[in-house]
Amino acid sequence: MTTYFTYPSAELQKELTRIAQAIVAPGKGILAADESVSTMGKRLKDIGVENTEDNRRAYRQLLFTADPKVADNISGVILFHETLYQKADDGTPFVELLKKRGIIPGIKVDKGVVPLMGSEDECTTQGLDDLAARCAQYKKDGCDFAKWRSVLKIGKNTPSYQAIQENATVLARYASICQSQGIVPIVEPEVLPDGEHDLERAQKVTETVLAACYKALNDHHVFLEGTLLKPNMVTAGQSCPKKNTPQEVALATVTALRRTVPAAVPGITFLSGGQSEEEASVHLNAINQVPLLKPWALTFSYGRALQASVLRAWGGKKENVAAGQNELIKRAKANALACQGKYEAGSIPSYAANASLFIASHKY
Ligand code: 5MM
Repeated sequence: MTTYFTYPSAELQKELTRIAQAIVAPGKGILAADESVSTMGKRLKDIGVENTEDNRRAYRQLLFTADPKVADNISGVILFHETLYQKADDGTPFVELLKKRGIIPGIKVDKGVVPLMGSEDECTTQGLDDLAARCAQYKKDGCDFAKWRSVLKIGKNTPSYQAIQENATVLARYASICQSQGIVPIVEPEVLPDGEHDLERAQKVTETVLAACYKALNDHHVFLEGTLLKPNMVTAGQSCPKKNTPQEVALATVTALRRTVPAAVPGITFLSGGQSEEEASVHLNAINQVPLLKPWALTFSYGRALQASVLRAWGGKKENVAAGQNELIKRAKANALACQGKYEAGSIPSYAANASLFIASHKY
């Protein structure tokens, strides 16, 4: 077996490292606003708003014109292709609005999930074919990082070897293509929370999936210092009768990460995975308080857990834009405290703080 390969040039390594470290700077995390058209449609339907291009634009404008102090807590925003090329009412491109605030634009580059034939309803993620060209264009258009989500399911016989290996390889190939174009890849192997399984099983599956991912990333010569990981927290299945404390969730999560994620990775930016806004903040806080060596920044890259209150406070009405922005600022602050282990449960109340955001089999 040959082990010959070359690392990226010193200049590219420096650029990738700089971006990755800026995203996980202390007290900062990511707003995942990369809902595809159909997912955004579901969010808008929940608040009685029609899923038109202009309503999607109006909502993203609300997010990106919030008080610039939001940038104290949000380092990067993940965009959907359509949003990257949209503009505010005054003609300013969204990407410029973000950059002016010191927020790094990122882009979702996967093209959604497709079934794996012969599996028990498992899937892989598509979008590799033209990825290098798309990344080159996105870099020119202002994006410094990207996201690709793979989905793994816990069942009696799943995740299967087929699904684990396939998704690990695809994530590694995606990461290597992004880096070749100067884009920091966020590697997101999400183990879904659906099921009756307990915390121990969720931990073991997460460890197995992450171990496969890092083997594949190594096989593909991915420069780890220029990557970020976006994993699920380790929680028992949504239908598990036993409820765990935030401390139990935190210890299981940190243990799984310590066993599988190399110290060269600068940061881990968790997805919220259907937890309520408050749960996602409390769990992140407990994770940062685990008294074990944690060689990476541990922060957030939340979609639902940063936006549920915003959407409800806004309700599609112009007169509620400021109220929606205020909710974003509050959740961003709560999570910024949590990623430093300084969040006090319940101290930042918000519109939908305790509402469940769970969506069964959250594929796409
Ligand atoms: C924001 O939602 C993202 C895009 O979803 P679709 O492609 O399904 O439209 C999603 O990938 C998200 O970034 C991650 O799942 C994390 O979001 P949550 O809501 O779990 O924090």
